[in-house]
Amino acid sequence: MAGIWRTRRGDILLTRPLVMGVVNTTPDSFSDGGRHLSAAAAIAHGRSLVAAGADIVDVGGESTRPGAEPVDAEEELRRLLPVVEALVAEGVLVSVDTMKPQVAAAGLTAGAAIVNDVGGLSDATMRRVVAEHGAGVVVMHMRGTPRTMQDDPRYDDVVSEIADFLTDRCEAAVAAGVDPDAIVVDPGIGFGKTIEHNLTILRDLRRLAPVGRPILVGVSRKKFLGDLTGVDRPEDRDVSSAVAAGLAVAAGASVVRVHDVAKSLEAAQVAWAIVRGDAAEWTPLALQGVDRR
Ligand code: HH2
Repeated sequence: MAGIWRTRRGDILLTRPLVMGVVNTTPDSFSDGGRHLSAAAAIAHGRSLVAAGADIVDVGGESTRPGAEPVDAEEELRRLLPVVEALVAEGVLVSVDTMKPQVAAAGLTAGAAIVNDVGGLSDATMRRVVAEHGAGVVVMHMRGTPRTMQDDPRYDDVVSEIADFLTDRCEAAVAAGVDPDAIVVDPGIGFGKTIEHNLTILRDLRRLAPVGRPILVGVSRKKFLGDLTGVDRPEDRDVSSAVAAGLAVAAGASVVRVHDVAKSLEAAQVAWAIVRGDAAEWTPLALQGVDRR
């Protein structure tokens, strides 16, 4: 692993994998919906993720689970902005999980470093917002929309189709003025994919290397893990989530997005030590360069 991730708050040196912890301020997220509805509860949860070792806290105000109803930008902002502001004020590196340019812009103005766009920068205004703010960005692959994505998804070669999609979206982003080093790509586990697609992507993650950007993987608590293990409740899937996160790291992921930071961090540390072939210490997150706030 090498390289950097250029964000609005400085360059992250990718000398080891990063752990991104999830805070959903939604009533309907699939694993933690309704748990952190008040800003105070969400902020406290964000703090606990940082205490557990999260490098980045990803704050979301709209569920993207299959079949989820969209919410408008005002409601999304009402949910997430106070949480972003409070965590930023405590020095936390924050990403905003949104598909809406208005929400991304407000989150960045409030001090967020990164936009996590499960819409894959399909929106030209979103590309411009990311470029203008000098934000880091996660460009994720999704087939359709959350409402439709699990309606019989089909691919001839799922990994190469995702690689082509991500390459196109990176080119569009750079054409809009986004710094190539600001981009991290994500195959979008569970977003318009069957269980076999998800397993193939995770097994063949290295085939995304030609896209030329670091890879983020989000497997945490997802349905395919429950399908494999018979564990019904998403919040009971943290062991399988940690195993899958560790394997993603071993397969080349630079960032893992997780709900239970402590378990997945341990898995990532062990996987990373095995892959590297040494037991060097897990270095603290290193930020370099200009703060673009
Ligand atoms: N998965 C979810 C949400 N955002 N972002 C990226 N980049 N990659 C992912 O795999 C990803 C994501 C779904 O998880 P969660 O946020 O827990 O659920 P919900 O969308 O229901 O809020």
